[in-house]
Amino acid sequence: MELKDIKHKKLKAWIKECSDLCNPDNIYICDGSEEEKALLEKEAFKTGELIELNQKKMPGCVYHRTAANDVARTEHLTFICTKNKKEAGSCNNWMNPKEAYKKAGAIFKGSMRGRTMYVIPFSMGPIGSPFSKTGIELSDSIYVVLNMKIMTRMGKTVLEKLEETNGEFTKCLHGKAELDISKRMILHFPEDNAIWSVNSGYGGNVLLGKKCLALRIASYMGKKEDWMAEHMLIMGVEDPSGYIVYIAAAFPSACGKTNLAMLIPPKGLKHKGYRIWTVGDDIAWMKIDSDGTLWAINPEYGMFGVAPGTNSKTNPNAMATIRKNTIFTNVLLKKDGTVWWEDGDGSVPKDGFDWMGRPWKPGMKDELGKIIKGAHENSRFTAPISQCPSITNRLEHHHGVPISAIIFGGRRAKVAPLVYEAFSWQHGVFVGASMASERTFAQVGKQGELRRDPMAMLPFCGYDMGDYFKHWIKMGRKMAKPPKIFHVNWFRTDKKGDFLWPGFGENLRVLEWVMDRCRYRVGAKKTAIGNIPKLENIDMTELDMSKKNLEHALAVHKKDWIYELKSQEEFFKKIGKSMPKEIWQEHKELKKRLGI
Ligand code: OXD
Ligand code: MN
Repeated sequence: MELKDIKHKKLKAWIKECSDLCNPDNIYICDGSEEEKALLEKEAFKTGELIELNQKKMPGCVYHRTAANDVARTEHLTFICTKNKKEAGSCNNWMNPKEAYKKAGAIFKGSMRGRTMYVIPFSMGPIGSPFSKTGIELSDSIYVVLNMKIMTRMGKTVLEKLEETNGEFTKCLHGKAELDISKRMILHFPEDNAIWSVNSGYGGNVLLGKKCLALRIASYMGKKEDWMAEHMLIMGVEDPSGYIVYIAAAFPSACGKTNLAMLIPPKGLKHKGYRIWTVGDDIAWMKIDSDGTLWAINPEYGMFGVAPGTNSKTNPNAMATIRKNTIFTNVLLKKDGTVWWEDGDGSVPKDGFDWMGRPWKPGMKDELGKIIKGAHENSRFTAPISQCPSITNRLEHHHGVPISAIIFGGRRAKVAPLVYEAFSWQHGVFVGASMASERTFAQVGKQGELRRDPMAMLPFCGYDMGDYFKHWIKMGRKMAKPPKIFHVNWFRTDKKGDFLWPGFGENLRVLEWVMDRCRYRVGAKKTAIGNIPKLENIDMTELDMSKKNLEHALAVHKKDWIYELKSQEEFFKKIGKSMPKEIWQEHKELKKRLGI
């Protein structure tokens, strides 16, 4: 297919406009076929953009390295460009759209000379579902095309549907340019339904369907169209009778979101016959259906997961998912054409090539005496979610799944108990708004320092955070039966600093209580912060943990909460005038309940 064959007038004109700006040698319209994938891979092997991995051991797998300065999302170079600065709010970087188009336009100008511009039609959500949104990404990167083929429904069928309905689409323009960090810009134009990303090749900055469209632009659309775009996993927990409770859960990074989405029931609960169904591991789009309850889809089609720390113990389902047809980015390349990463499976290889392509041996140190890691800390795998052994059979359902519970979580050594339930939707919104996590080694900054990250959306909300909370409150009021809201903390420690709760598959014991609460099958103990389980309602079968420790994990300590409330208040004040009165009210009431 060529540009002249495109029947959608607006689309054709926009591609022409971008091509006039970027000046590519060729325009190629992707059809999403396997033949196309093979051709593109072949070309990328020739230029070195991709390396073919050992096809006997890892069929369909390829390897990619990003530039050394381009290994993670760059929040400080990410902007929301609305006419009115207030719309973007105090938590986002803002740029005037005119200025943004001008600045980035100058960088895009002629930047694709000698390159091909790929036209990537993609659908976030099942093609044609009332939830779904169409995007067209123009990019000069084969790596982007191949990732988008995994992460989204991509190709001819999407384009045909768009033309048939003469539908709207998000205009996504990406250019590698010179991969110059000083000229890197990730720009969102919610009022124009457009995204421009230039001078990066890192997934989170360039797979524009993911964080840029499915969260930043979609959250803005959701506010206007009465739905929600959230940074949440979706999972179903099936009990032995076959009844499935669906849960959506938001966690900041490094809290085990992908692990939870596909957990394997622990040994002690095996006899109960639970099964876990993975719907999504990162993003949920949620809508109120005609039955007055909240339904959700995973708009994505693949997983873009962090490799280090993923192994057969922490996440056996993820390991099974990435055995074939996977793109590995910035991990260690072994001499036999397979890959490895720190805290992965298998023994430490005796040599290989690190994520920068340098010969590597374990124990090597840099000039500062720091151990050189084989894989970058944020190295990734991109794999089709359909390959996950626990994948739901509802991935293509146009109505998604009904959500019974929403869980918020963070990494807190103290303060937050293992689990508590909010008293109401509004109280739950307050719980989400005050979400926070302590920094780990995975993030830059002081270890242990608290970072507030409401609903895990701080870097991803496409508009003002106070207005976002208002939207949550409004959505709750529209629902006949809103999901129950919970907060969990798998990371509470004892006096010695050891984790009280074993985490991983054992988390199902907590989910069991959550499910039982949703089905009104179990009571709870009321505390100032919310309802917590009675000790006897957490099934501890075959778990090597004392009742005393469970008690510690569930305790609510007033002195910790005094400090917590102060810190919440400081954060809410930073959001400013748009902060809804209902959240302040909940804050006040919590204070009262604690007797402060
Ligand atoms: C991600 C993230 O990559 O949240 O999913 O950063
Ligand atoms: Mn994420």
